[in-house]
Amino acid sequence: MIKKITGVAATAAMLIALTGCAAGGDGGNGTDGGGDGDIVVGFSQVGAESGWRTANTIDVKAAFEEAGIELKFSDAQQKQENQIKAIRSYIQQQVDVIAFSPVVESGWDTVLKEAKDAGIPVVLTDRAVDSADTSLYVSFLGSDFIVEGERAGEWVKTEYADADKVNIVELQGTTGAAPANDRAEGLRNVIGDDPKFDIIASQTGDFTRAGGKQVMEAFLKSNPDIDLVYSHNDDMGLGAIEAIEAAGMVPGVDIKIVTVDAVKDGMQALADGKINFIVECSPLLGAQLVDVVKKVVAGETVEKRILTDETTFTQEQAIEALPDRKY
Ligand code: GYE
Repeated sequence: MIKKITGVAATAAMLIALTGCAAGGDGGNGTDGGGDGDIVVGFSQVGAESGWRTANTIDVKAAFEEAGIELKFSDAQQKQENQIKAIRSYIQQQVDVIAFSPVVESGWDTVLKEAKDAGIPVVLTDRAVDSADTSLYVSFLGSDFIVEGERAGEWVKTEYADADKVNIVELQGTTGAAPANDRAEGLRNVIGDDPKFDIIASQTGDFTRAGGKQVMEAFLKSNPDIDLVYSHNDDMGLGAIEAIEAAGMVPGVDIKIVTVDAVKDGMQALADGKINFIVECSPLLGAQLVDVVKKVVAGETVEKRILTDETTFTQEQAIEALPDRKY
C-alpha cells in the first residue's frame, strides 16, 4: 500500500498501482489485508434463463465457498440495467474484485470506468463486452463462442455432405449477447459460402425453453420445409422439440437439431435421438474464477483471456458421458 501521500495524489497513486495490476503488470498488492478470508467479491449473474446458467451459478458459489472467499451475488434477470445497478452497489461497498457475466456486449464503458476510477478490478466471466478500452477489465474467462458456432457448422457440413438443399432455421440467444452474436457468426463462417445451405428463418428465443418453443411454433407455421434447427443453446432446442412433436413430427428424424451447451437435459435428448449433435460449452467456471481473483488481489499477473476447454457430442458419446455428467 502506498503511504505518506494524501488526498488526490494518494488516489491517483493507488489507481496507477491498480491499473498496473489491471494491465497484467507487476502491480503490487492492491488491497488491504492478506488472507483469503479477507477478500470480498461482488458477482453479477445474467439471470436464471437456462440449465447452463443454473449450473454456472451453483459452480461459482461452491467454488468461492470452498475457497473461503466471501461472494456477494446478484441475479440480473437478463436485464442490463440490473447489472449496472449491482456493479454500482459493489463499487459503493468497496468490494475487492467485481466479477460479472455481461448479458449483452455493448454499453458497459461508463460503469466499468466507474469501477476503474474506484480502483476495483473487474473480471469478465462467460460473456465478453465490446469495450474498445480493454484496460477496463483485468481478464475475460470463458468459452470461444465463434469456435462453438464453427463446430456446429462443421457437423452440419458433414451431416449434409450429399444433400442438394438444406433449409435451416436458427433459434438465436438473447439479442446483443456475445454467445448469440458469435454462435451466429461461427455457423456462417463454415457454411456461409455454400448456396445449398439456406438459413430461411432466424429469431431470438432469449436462451429459454419457453422462448425456443414459441419461436419454433411460429417457424413451423410459416415454413413447411424445415430440415434443420440450429439452436444457440440446449434449452431453446428442448423447447423446439416440444413444438415439433406438437406439430406431429419426429424431432431428430423429420427435423434434425444441433445445439450448444451439453447440459444434462440436452444430453438426454441427444441420447434419445431427439437432438442430433451438441457442441459443448462448459459452465464450470468457478475454480478458474477463484484462481483469477486470488491472483488479482495478490497483485500477480493474470492472463487477459482465459479459454475454457470444450468438446462436442454425438449420440453415442452422449450415452457414454451421461452417467458422469455433473450438470
Ligand atoms: O450457452 C446459454 C446461457 O453465456 C454461454 O448463456 C452462456 C450462454 C449459454 O443462457 O445456455
